[in-house]
Amino acid sequence: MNIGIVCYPTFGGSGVVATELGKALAQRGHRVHFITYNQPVRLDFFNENLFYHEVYIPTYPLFQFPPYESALASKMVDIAQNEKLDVLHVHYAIPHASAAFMAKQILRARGIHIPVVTTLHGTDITLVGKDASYEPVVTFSINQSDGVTTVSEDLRRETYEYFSIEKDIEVIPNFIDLSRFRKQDKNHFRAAIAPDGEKLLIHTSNFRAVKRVEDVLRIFCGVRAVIPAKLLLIGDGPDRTRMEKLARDLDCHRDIRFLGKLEAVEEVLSVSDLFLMPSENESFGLAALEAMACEVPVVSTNAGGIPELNVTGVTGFTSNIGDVDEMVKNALYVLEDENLPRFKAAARARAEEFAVGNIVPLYEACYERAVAACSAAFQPVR
Ligand code: GMT
Repeated sequence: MNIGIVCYPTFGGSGVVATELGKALAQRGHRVHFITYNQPVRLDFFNENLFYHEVYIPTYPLFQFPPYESALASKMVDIAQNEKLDVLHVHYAIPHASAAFMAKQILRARGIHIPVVTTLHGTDITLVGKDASYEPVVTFSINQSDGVTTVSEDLRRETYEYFSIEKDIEVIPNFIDLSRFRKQDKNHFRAAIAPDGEKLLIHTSNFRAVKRVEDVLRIFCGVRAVIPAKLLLIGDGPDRTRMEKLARDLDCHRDIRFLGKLEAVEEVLSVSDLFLMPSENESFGLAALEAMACEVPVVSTNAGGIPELNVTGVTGFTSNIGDVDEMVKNALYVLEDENLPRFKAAARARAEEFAVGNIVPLYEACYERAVAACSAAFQPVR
């Protein structure tokens, strides 16, 4: 198939999933065209089946806000027509689903019928999409999509709850490349960071309010009050400076390393004992899946779709949002030497269920259904 993928090209979860999906589809023989305003971060190599088309947004003094959506829709029309796309797959509803609707209408006027598949990732529904400023456009463009997927049952439920959706929504969870995300021998790194056998806790995120990084620090301080431990923080974002100050105020800053944005996150996960995800909301929790694939159990909240991944008592534990005391207790339990190997093995086994080879065929089937429905709808009348 010839597949167009539209996504945010940044480090965000939806962009990572879209890019990894495109790479996996290319390996399975499809031709994949990325249509984004920058080269996606994980797409920095040559592959004969992968193409990148940059959306250029001309500006003009009149534009306080450059019309990205118009430039994107125009690019989708250009690529769909000239590369003969079979399907357009847009990741994150705002503004990709409405831009795709616009492109579809323009193509239709030119006698070209191409189905649009929209994947909802999380905050496009739970946070931003619900806002009255966007809701009518989000509802309309989801209903106009030929296929709609969410990354968890919980996100599907929320989409039906908050929007008037007339479409069937299919759940296709996040997936993981197990050959990249696996425990690697990085013991020299561990010896440098935790020379006295301290337990290593880890958190990766974009340091936004929804991630509750403050709870990460408080859970860590609770653990460190009982056993020797260190905390590694990967990522960056608006809350980072405040968190650095909080670490000093809590007097645990000497045992915390802020590593910033790091591409080879699997190397740090390989030496970690426990992943913390105390998020306020998380439609799936891709960062937790990456940790589990590297044999790192997870102490998290039970928000959103997290319990569909992190099985409490098996791969770690889930608690109510903000229940730091319980998360400290759970972390200490998982980290006990007689418990840790069992949790590590279970985390990896659970991650294996989300292997790329298990999930990508679900997207292929979704595309095939959308293409079949579109061509049935536009059969010439005899
Ligand atoms: O807010 C983020 O974490 C980024 C966001 C995105 O769309 O880029 O991530 C969401 O999509 C990921 C991939 O499907 C999910 O694994 C994350 O759970 C989800 N984040 C939230 O729901 C907060």
